[in-house]
Amino acid sequence: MESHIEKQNEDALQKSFKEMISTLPQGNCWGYSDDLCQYQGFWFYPTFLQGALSAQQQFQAQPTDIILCSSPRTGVAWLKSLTFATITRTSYNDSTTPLLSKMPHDVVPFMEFDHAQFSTNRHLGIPLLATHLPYSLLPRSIIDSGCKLIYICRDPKDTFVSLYHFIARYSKSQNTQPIQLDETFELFYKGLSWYGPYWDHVLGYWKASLEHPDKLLFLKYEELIEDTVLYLKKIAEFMGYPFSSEEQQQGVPENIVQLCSFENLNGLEVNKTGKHRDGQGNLAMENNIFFRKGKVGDWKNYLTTEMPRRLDQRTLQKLSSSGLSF
Ligand code: PAP
Repeated sequence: MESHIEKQNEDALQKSFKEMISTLPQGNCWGYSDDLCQYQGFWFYPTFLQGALSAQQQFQAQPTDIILCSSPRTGVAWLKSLTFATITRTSYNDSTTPLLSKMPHDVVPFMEFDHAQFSTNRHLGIPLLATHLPYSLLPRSIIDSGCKLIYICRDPKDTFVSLYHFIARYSKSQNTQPIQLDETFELFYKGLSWYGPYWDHVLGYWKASLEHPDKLLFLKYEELIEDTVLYLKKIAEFMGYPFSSEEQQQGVPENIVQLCSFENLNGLEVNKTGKHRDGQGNLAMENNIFFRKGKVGDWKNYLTTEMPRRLDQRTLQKLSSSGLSF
């Protein structure tokens, strides 16, 4: 149990984080309750940055941990469900898996907030943890421990459209003024988005994956959609939970893919009517806000001619000579 002195030290630490955050440059909030703030080249909502700073100081990674990393809206809920179902496949079956009663974000804790929950999951033998932090801001212990990282990214156009809808739906649920797509487009384009600039986030992990391919698996949402079974097998192998030939003959990877498909998860009662982070102030959200279409190329329905051209140009320029493309 936390002692009185530990509690006082923790309070003082959190106060010092808040004070430091209040001095940072601020940027447009995209209709969320707090403005974004800029820290070491990236934009954060203050609560998330505070959680990140705590994690940097306190999180102790183990070599067996598997950290799921992503920029917001690039498919991490899907990746969480696939990895969770893979790792727990001998503990649960199709009718007992927690994925039927909890949304994916509630089975894999989030590093910026859920330290306690992560310890519990570790005791249960589930080594998964997720973060939106850029590679350069990961807690030192993650790099030093040699644990494994899986990064998922997505075409910037679909990422932007998904992010825009997410914040617009959240504003609607709070009865606040919805943001305009063209206004947020300019912000995203300039790099002023949640955990942005988006391209810098992607590039940080891309370069690290080239340097440490055995420790960092770099995935694209589009590839995962294209051949989910193939990529699930790669993910399982990378995590150290490969499917045996017997499991492959029995169709275990295919079953997991089916369980975690957008259609299946989106249709579950918990994801239609449940609530994520209930009782945690402005972090609380309807689960259904997290699920939208789950398609590649939906940007075509929202971006006018100039927008995709400009975004593609920006992507080319930012990723030039990196060897990465979308
Ligand atoms: P988060 O940052 O809010 O956690 P994240 O899960 O990374 O979001 O990405 C959300 C996107 O993944 C949404 O895309 P869309 O807005 O273009 O539809 C969401 O619909 C999609 N998604 C969620 N679950 C799945 C799934 N099981 N399969 C494919 N896509 C999914």
